[in-house]
Amino acid sequence: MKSWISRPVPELPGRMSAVRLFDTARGIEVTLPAGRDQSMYVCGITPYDATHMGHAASYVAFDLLNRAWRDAGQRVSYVQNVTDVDDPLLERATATGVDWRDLAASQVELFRTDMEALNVLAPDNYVGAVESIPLIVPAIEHLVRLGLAYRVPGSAEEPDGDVYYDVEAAGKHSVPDEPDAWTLGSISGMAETEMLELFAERGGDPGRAGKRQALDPLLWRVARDGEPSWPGGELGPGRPGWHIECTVIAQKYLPAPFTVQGGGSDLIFPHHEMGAGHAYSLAGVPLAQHFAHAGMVGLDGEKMSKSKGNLVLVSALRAAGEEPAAIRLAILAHHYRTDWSWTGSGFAQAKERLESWRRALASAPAGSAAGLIAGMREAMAADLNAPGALAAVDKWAAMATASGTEGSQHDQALASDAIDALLGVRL
Ligand code: 5CA
Ligand code: ZN
Repeated sequence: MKSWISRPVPELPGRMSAVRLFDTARGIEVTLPAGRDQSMYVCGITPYDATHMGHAASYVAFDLLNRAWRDAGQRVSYVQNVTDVDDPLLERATATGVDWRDLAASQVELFRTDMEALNVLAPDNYVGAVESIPLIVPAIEHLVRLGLAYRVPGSAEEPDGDVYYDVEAAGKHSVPDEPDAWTLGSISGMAETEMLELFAERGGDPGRAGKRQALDPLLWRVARDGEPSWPGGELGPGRPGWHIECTVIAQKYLPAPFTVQGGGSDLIFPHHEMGAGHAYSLAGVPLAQHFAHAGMVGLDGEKMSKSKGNLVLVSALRAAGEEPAAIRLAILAHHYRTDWSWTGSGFAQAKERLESWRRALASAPAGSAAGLIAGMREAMAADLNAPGALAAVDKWAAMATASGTEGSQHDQALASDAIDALLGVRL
């Protein structure tokens, strides 16, 4: 699938030290490996209500990691998917009388333009679920052959043959005493009661008759009337479940294990838990070394959701003439791991901040940029502490403005490059 165009990232003198990142699976901050090559998979959109501020914040969060790695002298392979066939997309298409393919295509296009506007670096591989079906089918067939997936018999409501992942068998299939082996809970660390609650909320079907375990997730949904389907080899025509999509795409385009899998915190369970299970069952090695999650964004204190009609869309703000750099700065005022709310006053502060930085640039004192860069790097290397980096720029800007001097062109250029390279904000 076509990706979008990244703006060039300015090179800064010197380097960021090793990046530390909070790993959800381990529950601690880890120092990421110092090797030259890093790899990242960030879960992409299901294209039906893009790009709301929650989406935008999650991609900006992992864009900061991408930029930190680059600044540390590392090369980054970045993959993102598009869930371009799944229940919520099909339901929205039916409800609005739009062909699901047209809905997905238009939302992906909108997402691309929003990402470009927000200066989010593009993935090297931007991959749709539909185009990946020829790879997904053999992976599911393999899981069936391993005895880790099974077909569920039909009933009055459901046809015969939907394929589910056997979480219990998969956990037992893991190599004993292998510290990286996957068992249910390896990624989320959640208790079963919490898993059951979230599973039902987030696309799972704990009550489906004929499953071996309530938490077994769908791998392959056989064809139904009125639903799109594709050839499924031994599985019969149908379409893939959600988690296996990301597993197979990541395994195809990235090393095993790759460095970081990212997404919003609503993906910890079941999506990243099950995806990690599928990967371990298929490859015998973990999917990723680390799992990182961004907080949830609400609106004025409420969870942002289409059903509540309280989505703040990046495209709507842009259409109203708002500057994307200000939107990005409003996002960056919150640490990526915290849950926060989009507010009019937060956005107003971001616009003021942007203006104050622009004014300060004109009087950047000679020799002041090196300290600014060091302060920003220190903050970003510490679990991508963007609010800390913003504070460093604020302090520098206040000092520059107060100096009242004619700025040094050299420091002006360096400061503006650093704000662009590390924070993705163009002044
Ligand atoms: N296609 C799947 C991932 S494979 C999906 O979750 N799509 S999505 O469109 O629902 O979300 C895309 C990304 O935005 C995910 O990482 C999700 O965790 C994140 N996200 C969705 N809503 C919010 C929100 N309110 N706040 C923060 N992040 C959110
Ligand atoms: Zn995903």
